[in-house]
Amino acid sequence: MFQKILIANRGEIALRVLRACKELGIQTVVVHSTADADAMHVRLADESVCIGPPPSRDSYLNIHQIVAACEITGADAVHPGYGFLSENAKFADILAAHNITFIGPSGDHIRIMGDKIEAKRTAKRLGIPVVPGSDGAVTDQKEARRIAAEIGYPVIIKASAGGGGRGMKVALTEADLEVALQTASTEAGAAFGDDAVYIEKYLEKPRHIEVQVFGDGFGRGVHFGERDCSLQRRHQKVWEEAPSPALNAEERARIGGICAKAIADLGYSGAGTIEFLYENGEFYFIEMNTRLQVEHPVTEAITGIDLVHEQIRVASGGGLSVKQEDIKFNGHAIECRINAEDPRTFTPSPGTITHFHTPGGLGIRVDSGVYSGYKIPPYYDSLIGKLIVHGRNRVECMMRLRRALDEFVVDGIKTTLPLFRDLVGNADIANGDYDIHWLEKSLAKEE
Ligand code: MV4
Repeated sequence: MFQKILIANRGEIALRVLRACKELGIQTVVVHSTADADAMHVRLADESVCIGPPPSRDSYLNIHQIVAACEITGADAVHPGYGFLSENAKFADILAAHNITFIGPSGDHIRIMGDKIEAKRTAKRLGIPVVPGSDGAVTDQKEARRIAAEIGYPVIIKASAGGGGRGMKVALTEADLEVALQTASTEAGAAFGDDAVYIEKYLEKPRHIEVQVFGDGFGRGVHFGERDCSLQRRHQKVWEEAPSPALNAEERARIGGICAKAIADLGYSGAGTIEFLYENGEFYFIEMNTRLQVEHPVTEAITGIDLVHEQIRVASGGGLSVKQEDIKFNGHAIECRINAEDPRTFTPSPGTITHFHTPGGLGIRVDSGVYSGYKIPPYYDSLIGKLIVHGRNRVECMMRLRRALDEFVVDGIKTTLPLFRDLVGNADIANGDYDIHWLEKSLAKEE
């Protein structure tokens, strides 16, 4: 097992990882920018190293500074959290070259999944159902027209170096195709330095359902069920739940089994998320994330398994603590992302939190790095905390969530809490009747 883990992140996830390390008796080092000197994770860690000025590129993304911090403190592993360097293959490779364990998959697995064309080709080869479309990159208009005619309109053009909604163009008919292909490719070249694009059938009203997987580092794979993350705004998840209100136990076991086997065959190590669009009872792979995700607590709530413990165990060569048959699903969990943002316009609202009171009681978890008197710096993302509620079933979970939202107080800044108070009173949400466009449509209606 590791002696000392360096946490290369900030905010609630740094605290989340720190807690897991403490439970496992592992010493902790955090790195931080000058803007985060007063952050909770810095106060709670055994050691801290200031690695640079506020901009991420000079601190949380500065690989050399982080490697230096490992060497100075004698850390034997790095947990990257999510965002920042968590899906940076070069970072994983550099750590390996310094004999420091990256708590995550190999640089090669990160690289494969970071290239969306390569990821899709790999998924298909491993038996994962994918969205119908081009076999690889499409460059030529004639070929694009042939593929689009074959799969049928509407189609979507995606950048291979994109992902998470960046660099996509929809063509409703053949008349839109030439411009869509041209602009998608030009924009991808400018944004990512890679102009490769591919074509897929455009699914009009899907849900976003993702499967939590783990590879144990010894060629075995397991799944921890799915999360429904359809409630999003501009590709930012707002509300995530597990299990998906749209799936039954057979569908869960089927897609979970396919994903677990794929992870085993890939020889993948650590946590991963296989993302699907789900429409008319069918799953279509879109991307794979090779990190721990923001919404992992809903999976922890329904399985009772600490996924960060599992990441650390696997990375240290100790394998998973569970086999597939030990993973049981219990009840329902919902996560609300509390952002320091205006709940209508979603413009960031940094500043000082004058009062912070979190709800409690059975089935309530709050993961947050803020406190009363904390000043939110303007340099980073606006997530200040997550409210995760568990119940024996979705109805109980929703009742408990409504009560927890009533208790939650964040004064001094604007937050997305009022949005959630609206959502828990909405009939479509109560019925689980929503797709990836529901939230944006609902917000547009209020204007
Ligand atoms: C799609 C799609 C419809 N059809 N692909 C957006 C994020 C990126 N991960 C993939 N995305 C989409 N891919 C096909 N073939 C619609 C989206 C999409 C979306 C997906 C998940 C959650 C929210 C979304 C919002 C708009 C578009």
